[in-house]
Amino acid sequence: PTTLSNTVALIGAPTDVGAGARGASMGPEALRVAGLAEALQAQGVRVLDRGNLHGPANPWQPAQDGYRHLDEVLAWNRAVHEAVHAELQQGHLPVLLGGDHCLAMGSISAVARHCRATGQTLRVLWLDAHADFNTSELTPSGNLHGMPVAVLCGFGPQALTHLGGTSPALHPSQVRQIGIRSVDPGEKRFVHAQRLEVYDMRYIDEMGMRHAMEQALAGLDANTHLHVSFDVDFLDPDIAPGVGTTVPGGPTYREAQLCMEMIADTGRLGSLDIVELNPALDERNRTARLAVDLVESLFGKSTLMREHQVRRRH
Ligand code: HAR
Ligand code: MN
Ligand code: MN
Ligand code: MN
Repeated sequence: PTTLSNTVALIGAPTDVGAGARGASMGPEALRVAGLAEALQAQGVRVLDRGNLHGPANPWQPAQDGYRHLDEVLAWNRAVHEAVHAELQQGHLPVLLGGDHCLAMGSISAVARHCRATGQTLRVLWLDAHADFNTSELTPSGNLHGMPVAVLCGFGPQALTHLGGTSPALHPSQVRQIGIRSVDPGEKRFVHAQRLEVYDMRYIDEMGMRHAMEQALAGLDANTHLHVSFDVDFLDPDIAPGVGTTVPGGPTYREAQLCMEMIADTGRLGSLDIVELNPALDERNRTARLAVDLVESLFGKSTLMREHQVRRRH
């Protein structure tokens, strides 16, 4: 099997409370319009669309004590946490449709709680242009979508770090970051201090996506739950303009496909976030359609059937 469960639950979280630009709140509907459910069904997956969660409006206020919209981010993430955890308990594979990337605090804390209870080992693949490892002291913006990895590792306000009951949800050694090319100065020092395993664009340029993914996926076994947190700004803006924070020099279409295909080949995918898609900045929904195309590969779509593929990996 390609994934841990053959039943996917789509959970929409239409908010941009953690972002620095408005519009990611329209992401869930854009992904549905682009045919996400149909694409998954074509891969043989049963799809349950749970509709959208509800939460507070975006008050669009300046930062207070280093955070913008902390109460609203907390409310949305509590809803996401409960929804994702409920699907995991039913044996389903939750797919969070963001929304901005602050929502990964709720989804991944739920996955971590589920893995603690079941004795599975959690590995998180963070596909992003950004490290999202800021704290209130380090952030240049106060935007909480720049902080979820730090919060999940126990660095942040108590209410957010304890979403799943115990903190930290993750140890930095459980995280692999791919595609990184924009890290703030203080954030960079903190990434080093916490020894995050980062396959940045320099690494991918020099070693290739194949080698980067081999390293990032090393050590998975039959007890591993793999969570993929797919920030759409991971992709090069030439192919994916519909995001709030474009950074030039990201993975090409082929590199992104290979990344997804190599994850599918592990057979360990157990949960997924698709975040930061911003339809207000897109061109006729092309970025949403690209995200759906890549998610098909993540769920096992390949050009040829496996038995007809040349064995390339050894
Ligand atoms: N590092 C910047 C900040 O913290 C920008 C973060 C942007 N984050 C996302 N998600 N778009 O990765 O403000
Ligand atoms: Mn992100
Ligand atoms: Mn990003
Ligand atoms: Mn493919």
